[in-house]
Amino acid sequence: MNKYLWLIIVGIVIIGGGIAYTAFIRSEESAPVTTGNVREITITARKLHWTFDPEEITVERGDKIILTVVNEDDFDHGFSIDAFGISQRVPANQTIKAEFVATQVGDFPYYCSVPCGDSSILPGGVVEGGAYAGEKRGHFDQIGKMHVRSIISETQ
Ligand SMILES: [Cu+2]
Repeated sequence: MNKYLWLIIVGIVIIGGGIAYTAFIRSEESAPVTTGNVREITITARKLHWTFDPEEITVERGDKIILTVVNEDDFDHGFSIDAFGISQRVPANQTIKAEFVATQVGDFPYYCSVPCGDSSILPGGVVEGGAYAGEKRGHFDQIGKMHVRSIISETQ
């Protein structure tokens, strides 16, 4: 048989399989979604607070997230959200950007991924000012949570 005819048949099988998978097999939850919304969010590592501000963010599944992470400290931090493959160093007194689509529903932690010490370097050993004034804080306290909600499940 003509080899071009074979190529056409193989092509039809591959494309047809993709269409059939999309139409009949793929679950709603795994379908790529986009709300068309872009959320620009700034998260700041507050100077000598070992805190990401804000510590909680809520977005919709399918939102495109453009994150700006500001490091006010004179030493490096990191910013990671495992679920969306984000892991970046945030150098001292610098700002980084990260972009992703919030494809999964759930609560996903974000955290500092670079050992950055703790408040024992401060006079008194505790954080001054802010929400955690007077508390001992450090690298492992520098965490937050991203809530990704599903529009679909909430309207049911
Ligand atoms: Cu850290």
